[in-house]
Amino acid sequence: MSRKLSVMITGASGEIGHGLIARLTTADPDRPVITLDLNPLSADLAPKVRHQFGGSILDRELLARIQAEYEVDQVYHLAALLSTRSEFSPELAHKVNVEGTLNLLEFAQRQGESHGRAVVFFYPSSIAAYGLPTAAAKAAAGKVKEDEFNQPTTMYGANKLYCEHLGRYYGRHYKQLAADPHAGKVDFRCIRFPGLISAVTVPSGGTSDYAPEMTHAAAAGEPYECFVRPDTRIPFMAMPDAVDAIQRLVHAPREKLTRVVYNIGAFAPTAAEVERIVRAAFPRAEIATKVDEKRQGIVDSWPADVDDTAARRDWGHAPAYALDTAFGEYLIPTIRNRYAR
Ligand code: AKB
Repeated sequence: MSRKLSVMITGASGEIGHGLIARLTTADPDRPVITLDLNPLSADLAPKVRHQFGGSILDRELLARIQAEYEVDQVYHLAALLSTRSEFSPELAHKVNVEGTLNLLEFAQRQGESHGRAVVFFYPSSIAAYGLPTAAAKAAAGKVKEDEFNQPTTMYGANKLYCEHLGRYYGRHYKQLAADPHAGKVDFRCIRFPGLISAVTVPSGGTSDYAPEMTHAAAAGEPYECFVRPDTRIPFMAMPDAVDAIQRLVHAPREKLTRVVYNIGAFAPTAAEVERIVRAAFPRAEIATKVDEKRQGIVDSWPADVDDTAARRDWGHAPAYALDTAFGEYLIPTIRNRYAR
């Protein structure tokens, strides 16, 4: 039992959680971090957190127990079913991605009401919240702004877009007809992430996975079949920049934030460009292309790049890695090390 203000991370054993736990516990080792995930944390991360709750974000009794045991003033709600997996189980995706988020927003609201200060609620949305109708529209759109093309074609994208609105509702309008004001207890902040590439974890169940999968397979000496056409282009970002962006947004003064949801970008290569860089680093890589037309359709509905002017202006989004340095200075050396062991 700890009444010290704590940080709570759901989906902590996933890709973003991995980098985030390391960053949070290094920056402030005295601040308790608690996690909620179906899967246990890896052995290197487990000692860094105060308590790992093993279970589901759909388990309201478990959330009530955490509520009773901890005072939480920051929630990073990372748990989700990604886009490809969600298309195979849309109802389950809705449960996890929407009902799970609702449970966590309620949890944050109760926490805020109980300790009397707003709970910062970080929510990772995605470029999947966009839906570009045709290849011509995608080419013509260039860098899309947050409020354009909000017509996702996937269950996951629809879930993300709706949860952005749910968060805005909890942050600004919660129980607006009640006699006592209830809003303002959840300080909802959201980033729409591009595809993320981490050197230490491999994603699963996403549709932007071709770039990280290709890179990790080449390093591991395994053949890889890329499921999108070589000319396919969407934005990507190196994981350390994603974690850095989360921290910048979470710590930004509230009065500086002109939006609830922010795009962030870094680089936007085609699949062929990623393959060229990977082959240059791993000349024996066996990479073939075998287009999966259905997954291709999903990636084609996502923008070629995003306009992140608001994030740069409001809270100083400034990715350290461009395409060449992301691979040359971060991904390739770290991945080499990982598979050399
Ligand atoms: C996915 O492919 O589902 C995710 C995403 C782009 O949000 N990586």
